[in-house]
Amino acid sequence: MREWRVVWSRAVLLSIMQPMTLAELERKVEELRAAWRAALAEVTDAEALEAARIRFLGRKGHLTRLLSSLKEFPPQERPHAGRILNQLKREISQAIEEKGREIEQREWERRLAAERYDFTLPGKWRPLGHLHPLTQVRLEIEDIFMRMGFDVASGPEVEDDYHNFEALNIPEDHPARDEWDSFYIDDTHLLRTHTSPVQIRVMKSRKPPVRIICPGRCYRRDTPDATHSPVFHQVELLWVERGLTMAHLKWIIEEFVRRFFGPGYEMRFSADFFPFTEPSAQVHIRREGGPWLEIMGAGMVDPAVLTEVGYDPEEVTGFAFGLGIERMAMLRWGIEDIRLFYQNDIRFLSQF
Ligand code: FA5
Repeated sequence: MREWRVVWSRAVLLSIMQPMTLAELERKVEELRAAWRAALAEVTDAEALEAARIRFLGRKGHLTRLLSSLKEFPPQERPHAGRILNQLKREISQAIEEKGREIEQREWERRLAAERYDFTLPGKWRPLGHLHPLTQVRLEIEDIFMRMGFDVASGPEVEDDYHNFEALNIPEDHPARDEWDSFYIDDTHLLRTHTSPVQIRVMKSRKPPVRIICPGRCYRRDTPDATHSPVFHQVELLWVERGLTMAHLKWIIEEFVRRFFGPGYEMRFSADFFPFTEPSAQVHIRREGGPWLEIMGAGMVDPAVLTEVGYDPEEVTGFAFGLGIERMAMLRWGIEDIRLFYQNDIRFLSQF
């Protein structure tokens, strides 16, 4: 026993001290190749593959150690030694890459099979937002008039005195100015009190025939109550062409109300006064049995306004109205207080 140990350790010592021959290297490379193949055959996952890589190619790996023995070979043997070592290194690296891809593919297939969707399961409910009721009503009004051939126009919310009042036949000291109690920005600019100034802007920039609607925000120093808000929305309508009469205006309004509300509503025309229309009217609507609510002011465009914008009142006539969007929404859904539209109470808004 003792003898054997002495012999064995001598052999080891010798092998350490003596430089390796090429034949020995070739044998070791073959052994290593066999060991690598056996190790690779056992690998089934990415972790084991990485462990094998470290064992063979890592800093202290089998092949790395063999590679470091290259310098012990005499220069004329080194190219051959290098070639067989590098050949093995390439083989191992390539095998690692291929195995890696194989493992990834298998993992992917396993996940695809495991995570199959069951389309028969009930879906998850997610709360969805929707358009504000006033926006819904505005879009619907626009849609009805666009189908009738009207364009949608717009104008500034900060208006000047001229467009908001003067050009609409309301001179500075006219008592009608008090009806539209205004928010002034400076001496000559204010937040528009109605959408009628857009009539002026459109007529000044186009020749007749003109057929537009203009939805927009308006501002008045009105005390808030169930049917009034200091900020509210109107839709202006203007049609100027040869031969238009009050009968056409009445037909348009009736047709619009019929399309918007459908059955179950009543409409009432009555005389009114606006400096920019003559004659003028107001329109009330009610749900069957409910209270009347004023929805708009309307009338035939005053000849003075047509002249102001450069149209010839002998040639063309026109009509216009200003409709309250909030009031339309209130009538449609039976809402009794206009202020509900601006409070952003989700319990209210989620009903539309
Ligand atoms: C006007 O504003 C005129 N420019 C309408 C007009 C246009 C007449 C074209 C002739 C030709 P009035 O002030 O009546 O008119 O307002 C029209 C509509 O706007 C009202 O019927 C109402 O529906 C709505 N409205 C007016 N003031 C408020 C307010 N403070 N809050 C909510 N809606 C309002």
